[in-house]
Amino acid sequence: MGGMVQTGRGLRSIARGSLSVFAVAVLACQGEDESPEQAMTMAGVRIVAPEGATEIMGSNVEIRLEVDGLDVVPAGTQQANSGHHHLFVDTDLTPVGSPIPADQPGIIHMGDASTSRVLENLSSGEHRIIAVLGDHLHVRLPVATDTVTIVVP
Ligand SMILES: [Cu+2]
Repeated sequence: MGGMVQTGRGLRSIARGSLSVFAVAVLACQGEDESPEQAMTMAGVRIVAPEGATEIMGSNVEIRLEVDGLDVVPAGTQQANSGHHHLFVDTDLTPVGSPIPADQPGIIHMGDASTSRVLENLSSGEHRIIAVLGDHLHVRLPVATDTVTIVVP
């Protein structure tokens, strides 16, 4: 049964990913003199697991992330169109262009360029997780974020 659920999720994730790539391709074809800045705003992060608004098993959950239009590199690596992941757990977003706080509870820097993270010992109830990309200096990038709400039993 667990295998069935995994397969279903995988297929849905692939479908979502294909749709996003298609949407980006369509948008990219609309303007021939599109600036790099505009292209940059279509890039961003997607939470591919877990599915939103569903009750998870237990108090731990693995958040899996994918990006469009950027490379995921370790913090401190200065490279065009790149950044690293951050997770905001029940915490409001840092504005675009501002440094993402380093030692605030509820903000996780994934400075090792990882693309998944297990959140442990979540309290019972609803939790909002926002995925956010930051640059080599942990400044929030002007790209799409993604939010998922999970329910811990
Ligand atoms: Cu960071």
